[in-house]
Amino acid sequence: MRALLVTLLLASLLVGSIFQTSFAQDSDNDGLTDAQEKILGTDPNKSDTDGDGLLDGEEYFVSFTNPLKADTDEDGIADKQDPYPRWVRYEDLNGVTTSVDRVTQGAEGLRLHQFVEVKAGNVITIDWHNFLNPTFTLREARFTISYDFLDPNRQDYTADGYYKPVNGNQMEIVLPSYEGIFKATIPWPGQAMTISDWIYHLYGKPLKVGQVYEFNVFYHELLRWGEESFARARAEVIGTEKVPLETKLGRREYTVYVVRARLKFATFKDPFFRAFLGPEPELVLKALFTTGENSQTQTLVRYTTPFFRITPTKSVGFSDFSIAH
Ligand SMILES: [Ca+2]
Ligand SMILES: [Ca+2]
Ligand SMILES: [Ca+2]
Ligand SMILES: [Ca+2]
Repeated sequence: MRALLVTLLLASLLVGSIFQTSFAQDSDNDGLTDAQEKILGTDPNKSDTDGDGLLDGEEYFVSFTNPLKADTDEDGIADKQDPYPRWVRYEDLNGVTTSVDRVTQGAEGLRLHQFVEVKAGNVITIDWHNFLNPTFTLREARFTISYDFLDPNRQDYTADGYYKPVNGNQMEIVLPSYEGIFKATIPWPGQAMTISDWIYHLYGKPLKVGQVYEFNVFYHELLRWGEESFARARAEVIGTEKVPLETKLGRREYTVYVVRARLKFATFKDPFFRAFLGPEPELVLKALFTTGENSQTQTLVRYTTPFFRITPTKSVGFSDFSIAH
């Protein structure tokens, strides 16, 4: 009887240790267990699989870079040295829109490349390059818009457009659409970003609770309607909170800075927008950045962007993007 008990005890210890080996052991001490490394394809016996100076676990959980690629965003600067090392895919929680965002530092300055795909029956893709000042304000934008219509009677469409601030106080706009090309020169208030990029104005800045940022945003579609296309934005870091994030390694909780931005527009002339947004139109947006240890590791994990749908019906909606990790 005693022998049997000892055997059982030994067996249970053995099972326990096997359990521990497969689920909790981190052989190379890089912050990822051996089992997690198997899922990600990293080397369980090498703490820095791609040799870029960042540990595998640090890349996956903290800097959101690829632990299998020394230069995640392929800009020629290795992850550890790169102030903007990652490209990130965001998914709209409504399941309609995806966006792949990359920030790179090149000879011409900062560039934000966003590739947005909207699948709402029809497929609209927007391949967008923003050239930015060091403060992340717009220097110039070039973009290609493609419409792939489901309706066989409607011609698909691809064309290029641009925004170009000139002389510091004017901006040239060429905006193609299947209805024709819209061209305009409008007053440029400076310190401005496009409405879908508002969040990037905060991107390179070390955030702190209580900090306030004021800038301008504009939305080109409003121009065609004869509305004032600029809004005054006031973004404030209102606190921190914990948010869950779905990752390949399961759900993980992150401490994030919560940013709330208010976009204040001039009163709309159009009756729909006036009725929808009131006499003092204001939109409230939200963004979450990981707190990180320094500005390099603050990652945008979730943000809201408004859109004014012009066709086929007027509406105002929001895209709520979450990082796909
Ligand atoms: Ca490991
Ligand atoms: Ca490893
Ligand atoms: Ca690495
Ligand atoms: Ca890089």
